[in-house]
Amino acid sequence: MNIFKTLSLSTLVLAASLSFASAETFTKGTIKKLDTKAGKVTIIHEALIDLDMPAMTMVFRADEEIMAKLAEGNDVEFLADRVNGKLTVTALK
Ligand SMILES: [Cu+2]
Repeated sequence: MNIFKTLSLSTLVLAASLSFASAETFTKGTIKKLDTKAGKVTIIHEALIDLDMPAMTMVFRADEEIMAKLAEGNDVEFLADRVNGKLTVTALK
């Protein structure tokens, strides 16, 4: 009996945390370097909640439309996701 109660409770908790994880959380960052030709942008970013990644400086992919809105030294708020296995800036606030 208790096992079933515990199981259903943990299922609820799991479902709640999964739906939280799928929410889109914008992350603050500063553009360190733009490589428009290569479609790469280096961002000094705060923790990426959705990707469970701590704050760091790293390279993201970005398409031309997003690249056009970025400039070195700018502070941004962005969404990132894995696209074909590569971390990509998918949206800007
Ligand atoms: Cu990172």
